[in-house]
Amino acid sequence: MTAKPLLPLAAAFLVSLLPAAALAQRAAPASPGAAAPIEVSVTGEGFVPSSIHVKKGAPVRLLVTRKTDRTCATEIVIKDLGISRKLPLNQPVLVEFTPRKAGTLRYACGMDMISGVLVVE
Ligand SMILES: [Cu+2]
Repeated sequence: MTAKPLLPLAAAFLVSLLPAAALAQRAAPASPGAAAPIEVSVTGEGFVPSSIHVKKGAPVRLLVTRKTDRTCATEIVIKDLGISRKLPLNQPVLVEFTPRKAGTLRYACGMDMISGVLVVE
C-alpha cells in the first residue's frame, strides 16, 4: 500500500485539463459566433443610418459613435427595450439586444427629436 499509483493518475488528470483551459482562455475575448456589429454614427444629419433591418430572435450589436458636438443626441434611447446609453464624443458604444418580435423599434435622442428606426423582420 503506497501512494505511488496515484501519481501517474494525477499527472494524467492535469494533462487532460490543460487543453481545455487553453481553449477557454482563447475563446473568452472574441465571443465566437457573435454577429459583426452594425456601425451607427451620430452626425449633423442625425443617426446614420436612420433605418436598420434586423432579424427577430437574432442578437443585434449596434456600435454607436457620436461624431459631432453640434447635436442634442448625446445618448441613444430605445424606449421599447428599456435601453438608454450615453454617447461620449468619438467613443464607440456597443448596444446589444435581441429583438423578440417583428415590427419596428425606434432609436432616438433623449428628447425623442432625432431618431431612427429598427425594422425587425
Ligand atoms: Cu434631442
